[in-house]
This record gives sequence, C-alpha cells and structure tokens, in this order.
Amino acid sequence: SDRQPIPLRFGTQVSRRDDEAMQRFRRYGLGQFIHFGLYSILGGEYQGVSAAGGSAAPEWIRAWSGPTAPEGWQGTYDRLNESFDPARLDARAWARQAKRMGARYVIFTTKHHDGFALWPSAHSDYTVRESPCGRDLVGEVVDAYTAEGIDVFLYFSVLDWHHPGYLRTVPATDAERAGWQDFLQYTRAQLLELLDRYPAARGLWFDGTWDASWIASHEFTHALEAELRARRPGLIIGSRFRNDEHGARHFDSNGALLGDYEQGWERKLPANFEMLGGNDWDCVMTIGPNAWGWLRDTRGQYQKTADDLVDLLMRCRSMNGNLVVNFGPDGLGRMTAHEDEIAEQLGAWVAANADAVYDAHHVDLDRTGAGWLTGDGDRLFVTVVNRPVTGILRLRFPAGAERMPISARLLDSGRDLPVRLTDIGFDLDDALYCDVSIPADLEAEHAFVI
Ligand code: JFZ
Repeated sequence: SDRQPIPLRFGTQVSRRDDEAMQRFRRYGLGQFIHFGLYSILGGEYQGVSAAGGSAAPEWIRAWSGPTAPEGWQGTYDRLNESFDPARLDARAWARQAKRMGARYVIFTTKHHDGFALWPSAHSDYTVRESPCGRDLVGEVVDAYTAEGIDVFLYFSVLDWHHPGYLRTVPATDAERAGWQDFLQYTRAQLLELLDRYPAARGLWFDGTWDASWIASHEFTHALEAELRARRPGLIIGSRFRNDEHGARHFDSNGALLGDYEQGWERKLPANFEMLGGNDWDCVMTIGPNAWGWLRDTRGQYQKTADDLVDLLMRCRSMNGNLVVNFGPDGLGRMTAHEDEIAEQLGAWVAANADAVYDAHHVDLDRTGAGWLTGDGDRLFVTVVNRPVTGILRLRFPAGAERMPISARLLDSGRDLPVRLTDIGFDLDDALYCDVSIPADLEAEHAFVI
C-alpha cells in the first residue's frame, strides 16, 4: 500500500535474517516440544477427579476452579514441588529417541505458567533445588540433545502464577507497581541466567505474553530483547515475546514481524503459502486435541497417528515451515507408549524420505489434492497422502514453464514410475500436465513420495 509507515519507537528490531543460525532453522524440518513440570505429576486429575472433565489442557490444572475443584486447590498445587522427583527421567534416552524420530530441534519447558523452574535458578526459591529431584533438568536436556546434534530452544513462560508481583492487569497502585517492577527484574535475571548457564541453547521460545501488564511494558521488553540478542549473538527469538507501543503483537503496527520467525501457529496451519509473506515459521502441535502436559486418561480424545503427523509435516514443509510435535512425559519422566510408537513410525518414514523433508522447500506450482509438493531446486517431490482414484497423479505446469519432469520414481525404493506429458486439451490457459502412473500394487497404506 502507499500508506506512510507509522513512526514506532518500539517496533521490530530485526529484518529477515540470513545468518547461519536462521539457515539452520530453515532446514530443521521436524522438531520436538517437551512439556514437563509439576503438572506432569497429576496428568490432568487429582485423587481420581478429572479437572474440567478432561477437556482442559492438563498443564493448566492449577487454574482448576468450580464445583469439582478440591478445597484450597491452588495451595495444594503449589506444594507439588515437595513431591517432584522424576526418577525415570533419562534425558539421553529422550534425545536418542528424538534423533531416531528425525527431530533437528527441541523446545523444552524451563518454566511453565506455574513458575516452577526446572533449573536451580538463583533468582527463585521455587525450583528443582526445592524438590526431592535436586537435579538440573534443563542442563541435562541441553547436554543430551546437544550431544545428539539436536538444537535446543528454551521455552519460557512470562506469565507466572507463583511470583507475588505478577499481575494480569496494568499496575494501578504503588504496591502493584513495585511488585510488577520486581517481577520484571526477576524475569530479566532468569533469562540472562538461562543464556549464561546454557551457552549451547540456540533460541528462546516465549509464552504467556498476552496479559495487559506485559503488553504495557513495551519499553522494558524492547530493551530486554536487545539485551538478550547482544548477550547471545545468533539467538533466535520468535514473534511471541513482545509487542509495540500500540499493543500490536507478533507483527508491529507497520506489519513487520516482531521476531525472527512467526510463532503464532499453535495447533493450526496457514491456509496457503502466500499469506506468510515470506516469513519463517513453525507449527507446534499436540498429539491429542489440546494436551501439552501429560494426560493420564485420554479416552474419547483422538490421538494423532504417525500418518497424521507425516501429512502435517509435509504440509508445513510445502510452505517452508517446520513441524514441532509435542511430547508430555509422565511425572516420573517417561514418554507414553503412544509417543514411543509415533516417534519410531514417524522416524522410519522421515529417514526413508529425508530428501523431501529437510533440504526441500516450497515450489511455485498449483497444489494437488493428492498431497504436498516440495523441491530441492533439482527434484520435485510429491508426498502422496491421498491416492488418486484414477491411478494417475496429475501435476499442472503453466504454459511456457521452464522445466517439466522427465521421469519419476519412488523416493524410498527408487522404483521407476511411468510418466506422460500431455496437453489435456481442456485447459483454457494451455497449461501442460505431467501424469504419473501409480501402480495398483503400490503399498498405499502410508504416504509415499514421488
Ligand atoms: C500456551 C500455553 O498456555 C499452553 O499451556 C502450552 O504451553 C502452549 C504451547 O502455549 O497456549 C497457547 C498459547 C498461544 C496460543 C494458544 C495457546 N495462541 O497464540 O493461539
């Protein structure tokens, strides 16, 4: 548009980066999210009673209220640190599993909304140090994943149910202002502490930044972003950290991205590539409908299969995004049986079709209902998730297209598939078509890549 940009003092600090760290980000393809904390002990229920009938996210169980909530519930929750002892948590086993799954980055909850820090923070008395666990779980995860060659991003919730100075509204009294300033300094100190303690961490993944108090603190958050970036050159920060002085989040009031990548794709996907405007992005996805932390009872809740995740992964890749699959270990630190199964199945598929996943990107061709297109500049990949009833996969190329396919084969086995180029005779724009025959005997139980 020809509208003049609005002068902003607290707008974006970055334009599209092309340094090594962001180039790595663009090739991650698949990531793993891990939600682990005090809530993992409960699995969404307390003494056999499910919070909110099981529909609420289990990591939100501290917010349980209403007739089914136990008397004094929040105080009970806040003492869970006294029994937090994930004796079966083996970060190296997690990392090996993530490696087999094909994940190239992991996002780990260092502190969720309940305020409990999974590292022995010097700025809090509500950490792993104040629990029977006594271990530095953030350190264990950073070391184990780094050793497997998997990049680590630290999830950090600004929203904090434990800190006495936190409030959701803009501070209005002297006492509220003092408490809030205290909270902001605590937040800054914890973030700098995380960067200093874990130099291998590549990114910060912010959450809980939607309250009016934080939104009004745009001057503070603008300075803090600059400080974090200066402290760790190359650090990747998504668009969910802060807002401008008009309260615009993710994108500032001039439409510029407020971070290195779009971080708003939470359990949803962009409808098309064009709407992304060339921005980097990832999609974070639960395996169930809406459980990030461990859920003890998943009956009646659809659990995504490895086939679902292949479909979602390649849909993301066809639009240059990464898919991040969430795992919620139980209170002892064990992945669930379903997560174990998915990790192996997804990993087998990704390993066999790696060329179409990691170094492949969006291609500027018409979409096909049969599946998802990616390309590596040399080869065009079609991940077939819907087998055409005609037995023919038909790809459309605009008239005068510079390149047309000359042969086709299955990516995993190398098996050749018959190809025919045709002017089908009824395309008003004289497009050309490439018809790939899909033999009837072809294993069609799972997605395959041509
Ligand atoms: C947040 C958390 O509340 C949740 O527990 C989990 O950690 C998830 C990854 O992040 O939930 C959100 C955050 C942002 C949106 C939706 C849910 N959003 O932008 O639509």
